[in-house]
Amino acid sequence: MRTTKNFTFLFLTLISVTVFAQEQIRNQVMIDASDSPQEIIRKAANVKPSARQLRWQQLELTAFFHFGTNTFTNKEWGDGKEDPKIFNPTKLDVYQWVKTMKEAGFKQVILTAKHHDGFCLWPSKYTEHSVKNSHWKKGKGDVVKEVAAACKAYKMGFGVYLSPWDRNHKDYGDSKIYNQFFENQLTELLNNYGKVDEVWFDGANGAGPNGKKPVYDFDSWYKLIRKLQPSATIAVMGPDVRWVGTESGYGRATEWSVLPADENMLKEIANNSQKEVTFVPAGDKMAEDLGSRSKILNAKGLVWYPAETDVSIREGWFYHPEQDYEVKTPQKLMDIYFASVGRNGVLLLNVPPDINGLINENDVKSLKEWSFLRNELFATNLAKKAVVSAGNGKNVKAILDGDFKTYYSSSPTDTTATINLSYLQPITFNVLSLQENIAIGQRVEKFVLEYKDGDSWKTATEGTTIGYKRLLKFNPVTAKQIRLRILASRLNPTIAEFGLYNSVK
Ligand code: FUL
Repeated sequence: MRTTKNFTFLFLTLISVTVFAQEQIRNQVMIDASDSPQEIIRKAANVKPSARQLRWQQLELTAFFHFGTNTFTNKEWGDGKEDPKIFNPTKLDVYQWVKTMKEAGFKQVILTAKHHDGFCLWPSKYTEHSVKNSHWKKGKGDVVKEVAAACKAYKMGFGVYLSPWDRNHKDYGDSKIYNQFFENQLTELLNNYGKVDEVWFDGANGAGPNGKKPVYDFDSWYKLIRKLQPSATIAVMGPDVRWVGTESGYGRATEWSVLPADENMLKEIANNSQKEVTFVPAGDKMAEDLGSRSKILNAKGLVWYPAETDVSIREGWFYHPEQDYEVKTPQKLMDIYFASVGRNGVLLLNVPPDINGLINENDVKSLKEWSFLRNELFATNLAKKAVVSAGNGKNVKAILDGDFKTYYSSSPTDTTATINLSYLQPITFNVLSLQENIAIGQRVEKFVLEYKDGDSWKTATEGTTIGYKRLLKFNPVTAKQIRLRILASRLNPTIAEFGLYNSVK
């Protein structure tokens, strides 16, 4: 009996070690020189997000708060020479910031704890350029602490932006000194403010007083984050989340989350084999095509590296009073939503607080109306009224159950699928929402939504990738017979959720 128990224990331990190892390495894969094109495509379809990447993708809406001395100098980039005393947001109310975003449907916020000017919104021990030398709260305040507390109160994710470029630090050009200083500051942020859900490293940089650019020790920074805040995603100069390549709010119509890995990363994968990878794939993040078949067939390794689409609600990242009447309209925000969240990305929308320390009423109004429009548009999923069937595969009813974890999949050997919807009375719709179950990978390459007009099938809309979410708006269609055809997929396609909506505005 005892032996059996011990054996069972050993067996279960072995299984969990194996599963854990797989869990650790599943967001990347090596391509062998001998792999056939089919094998490479199969491997690509099996690369999956890590747990932290999956959590992050499901947030859909995250917010940026750009706030600091630039708010008071009316600049976009400070030079680090500003007097810390100018920072004095006398009516600062971070609960108003977080509440505004929460009510607009956002799930996480990221605060510019330090921008390129080096001014810290927390009283860092390692610099004098911070809130501790400001007039605000007689130098006793800590904006990072306040925002972290507000996020906790509103059950919102909390992230920090820490600019590697520091125009205030006298040794910025000296890699050794600066890297240590940066690590010290990062440690303060990761240790002193509770749970941190995202760490955002910016790519912008310049030379230091000695005329040199430091070589950032990203590797040590990533290791530190993994150690102190293991569930935090590292963006966008980081391994978990990729910059979409624009600051306009518009992602790619074809957006793959599985991309070729670079040489550094491959070495790391090989060295660590059973461990998680913490390298950023190199390459042009602004290119139109990052992950199509032609790209991945030439790759030596593949990695899950999803897109974050950042944009400001105003022209600038920081608050400028002259932009008070140029706040993006609810309709524009809706368009951005379709082109970011609706194109397999996460939207990172910047809403900059003003010199009083409040979000301006014009921004609040626009966010409220946009969220009202979204709620109204997505309130009634017309697909739920249909009788649904599928040409092959299993579990087609799952596409309407509102649960992302349950999903339809076509039969294992079929890379196409047809899902039929039929109604007794015609419905009118002009928005399609599709979701793949990305927890098991991204597969769909091409789809078309059709409706029956008399005896013939006509196209309502069509697209390429779906990924976590694809939203498409098109001319209104009225029909009783509707079908989604998946025309190409890297593996048998899955659909987790399917929605048809009628937007009247
Ligand atoms: C850029 C920065 O230079 C901008 O000031 C802003 O912070 C934006 C999000 O990233 O690289």
